[in-house]
Amino acid sequence: MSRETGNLPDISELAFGPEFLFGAATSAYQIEGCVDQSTYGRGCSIWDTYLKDRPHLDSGEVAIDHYRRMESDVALMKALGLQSYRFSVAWPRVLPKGFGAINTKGLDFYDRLVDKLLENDIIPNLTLYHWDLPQVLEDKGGWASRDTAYYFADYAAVVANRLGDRVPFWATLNEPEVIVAGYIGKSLAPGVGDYSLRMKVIHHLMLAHGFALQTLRDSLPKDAQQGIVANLVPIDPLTPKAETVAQNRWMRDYAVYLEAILKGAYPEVVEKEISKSGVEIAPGDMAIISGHIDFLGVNWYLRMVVNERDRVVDVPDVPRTLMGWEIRAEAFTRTLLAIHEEYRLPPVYITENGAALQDTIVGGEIEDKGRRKYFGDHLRAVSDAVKQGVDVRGYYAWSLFDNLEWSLGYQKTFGIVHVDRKTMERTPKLSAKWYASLIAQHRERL
Ligand code: IFM
Repeated sequence: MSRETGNLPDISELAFGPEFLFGAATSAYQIEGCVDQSTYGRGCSIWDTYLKDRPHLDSGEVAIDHYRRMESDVALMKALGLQSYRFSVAWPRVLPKGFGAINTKGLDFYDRLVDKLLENDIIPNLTLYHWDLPQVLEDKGGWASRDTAYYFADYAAVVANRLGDRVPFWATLNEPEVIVAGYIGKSLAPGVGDYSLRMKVIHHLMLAHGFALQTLRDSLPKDAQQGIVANLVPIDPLTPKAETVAQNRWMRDYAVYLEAILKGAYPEVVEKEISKSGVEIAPGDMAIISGHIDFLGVNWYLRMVVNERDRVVDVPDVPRTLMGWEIRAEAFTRTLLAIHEEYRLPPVYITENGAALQDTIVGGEIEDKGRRKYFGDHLRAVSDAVKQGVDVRGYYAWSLFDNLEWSLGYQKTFGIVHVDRKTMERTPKLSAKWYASLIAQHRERL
């Protein structure tokens, strides 16, 4: 059981070996800006459309202007001592229509980013898809269409051919569950709001992952590591009577991806839904989907509680983030242990973990003591899982910068580095300074 304490852990308390990587993560749409096609050659993504259609929401047009500030941003990573940086490539920046003609400027940008990282001894960890589907592909059916999976594999080949010689970590998709949410709900792009599309979208995402694994395997050097990033939200029952409901919900919404990828089959709980959905599961699909992965990326934020009627219940009097998410580090340890036992996991990287919290500025310092404590408690939780046998090899703080929290805009600040919205000035918060000192201790032991 992990303890939630006021004390910050020392590196000697954490069960991480010398090879363990400490990093921070971002995603393209949340930070890059520079979306304009005539200047940057980038095509329109579903997030450009979604936010343009809803002018009351914050826009991603500028984001935190990382596209133009990349070099100084990498210098900041270096100053913090990050060992690795997880970023995503924007599909419409590389292939404005999603297929066909390459935008050389876009591919050059990621090429320069990778070179800059390596020059600064920062290991690049690349995600191919963090939600920014080219709009042209959405217009052809998006993830509800099987063709998108084939287009994705072609896109993976383009990126791998250019960056494959220098990037050791490749993830196909970030958080398939949230991509699905954009089709069944309306609060994320493309905002379709049709629950009956769920299994189609899931299957096409899983296929896209599987096809891309094959493409990457052919294009990348033998020692490149390939995987996928899943967000895991354990579902606890409010009462013993809600146990089956909670288990089914976990299986249906979160474990469904692990079952497909690591066991090669969809779970029983979605069988009826599959037959009603009209999705085509062709012979051989499940073998493609369950192709070997070298790592599983786990994004961790919260647990949920449900009642017997499968309604999410807010447990009172517990600490929560600005997202309303419960802070509960012990659930992180037990989730890692549970999936380790169930799925005989490949090596795990914690590819995102962090908290949106209100920051206080005291004498020019951004005193995010709450976030610092959050990281301390969650690193202990990961360490507890490692002590009990889970092979966790790295941890990425979400996020390196305050950035665009999708439809919730710039107010939900997750960054360890504050970004002034007017001047775009970057200021490391207390949590960043603490994280930097932890990494420095870790490096001293190398
Ligand atoms: O900001 C997101 C990120 O894009 C994906 N994982 C969860 C984060 C916080 O909501």
